[in-house]
Amino acid sequence: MSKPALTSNNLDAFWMPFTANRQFKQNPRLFVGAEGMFYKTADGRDVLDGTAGLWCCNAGHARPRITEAVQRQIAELDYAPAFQMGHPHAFELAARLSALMPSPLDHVFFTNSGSESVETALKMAIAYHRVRGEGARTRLIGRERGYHGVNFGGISVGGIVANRKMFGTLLGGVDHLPHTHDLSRNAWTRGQPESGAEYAEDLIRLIQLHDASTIAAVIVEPVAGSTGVLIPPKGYLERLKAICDQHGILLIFDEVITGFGRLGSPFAVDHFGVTPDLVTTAKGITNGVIPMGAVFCASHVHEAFMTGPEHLIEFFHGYTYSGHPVACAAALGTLDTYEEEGLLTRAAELGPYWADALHSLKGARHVIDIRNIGLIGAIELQPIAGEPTKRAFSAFLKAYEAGVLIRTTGDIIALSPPLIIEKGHIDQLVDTIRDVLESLD
Ligand code: PXG
Repeated sequence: MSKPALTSNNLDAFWMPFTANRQFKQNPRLFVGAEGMFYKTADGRDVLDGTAGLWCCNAGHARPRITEAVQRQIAELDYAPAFQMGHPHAFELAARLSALMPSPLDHVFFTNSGSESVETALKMAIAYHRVRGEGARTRLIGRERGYHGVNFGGISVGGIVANRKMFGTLLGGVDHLPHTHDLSRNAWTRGQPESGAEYAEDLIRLIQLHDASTIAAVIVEPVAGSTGVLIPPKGYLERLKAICDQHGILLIFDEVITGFGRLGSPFAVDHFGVTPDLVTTAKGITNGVIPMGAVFCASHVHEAFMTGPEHLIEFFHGYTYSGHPVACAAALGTLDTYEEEGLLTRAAELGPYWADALHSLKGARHVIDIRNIGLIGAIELQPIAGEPTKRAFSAFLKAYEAGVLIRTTGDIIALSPPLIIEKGHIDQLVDTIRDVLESLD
């Protein structure tokens, strides 16, 4: 198939997501290939992937097991109806996933993205209380600076102002905990900050305000990613869990970013030793190869629905593509790859080298904080006065020119490389960022 030449005309039709469209189309950045740790650009350059795509290609690119599983599956069973019918790989995948997750998170509901996983979990939480006769528990509590995808439930419990302010009144009955970012106390911290567990006590305040009998669930990212990597203070998640348990409120961890090895354990649930009632995932579940998400659900939540006449549908929710055969094949190939290569714990082994490399940027131009956990890093820059986000965006453009893909959010550089990264790549990433920062106004 011949490739059409790109002209400004045919760039115009695609309204790109979360992109400065006009800026991009003046000088497009196009990837045409990927292998291992590197993307290949349309102009033939290799670009080191410092972000695992968008936090999803945890095993790196073009991994043979995944490619072959997808190719085989398309030829064998391209699609099977998801409602009132099944296919074996969905059951196999759910069983393998639930074996990876600590008990009682033993049930898996498939979706097609992180946003859909979030909507699914929020609906499960509200419906759970209703099937148990506590139908007044409808209130949802999120957190400032939280990112839970872009659908109405997710932006309602989310706390990123730009993602909310254009879209009206959102869901009613939602409140927010404060975020935990506090540079005055916690700048330059490696791993979890010592101070800030007390931010969890705000949940008590919200319970006193609304009464526990109206609250269905609390949703948080164990490590907030999109907002610029906010790492939970020591004791904070434990305290949230204890308060939720005490008041009959479900706790939802949004592990769309932290799931599948990012922190050095299969899930943040393992890493922090805190087990919520529901866990949302996506991204790394298929290594980003085919869209898929999954909600892990605790047995006590699942059992509450499994009552009434057996011919009736227990949960009126699902997607045409829930458990899509090709996505399941990609996920099974991905789990094989993670397991064979020890990738779900590799971030723990590389963590100290990663931390030292990142923190060597302390003192580099414009840097006001560095933080890290697992194979996640953030470099916070001093914003240009009156022009927030501009300095970090310039860093992104220059790093790309210099052969390194980074993500920026606000004036924060966020790093989340594939878990197959080698020490030499870490050096390349950090050295390039240092040079880029030096060259910036
Ligand atoms: N929850 C969390 C915690 C996420 O990070 C979503 C839900 C939504 O997932 P979908 O698959 O619907 O996009 C996310 C997505 C970034 C970045 O660079 C982060 C996400 C997506 C794109 C970019 O920070 N997170």
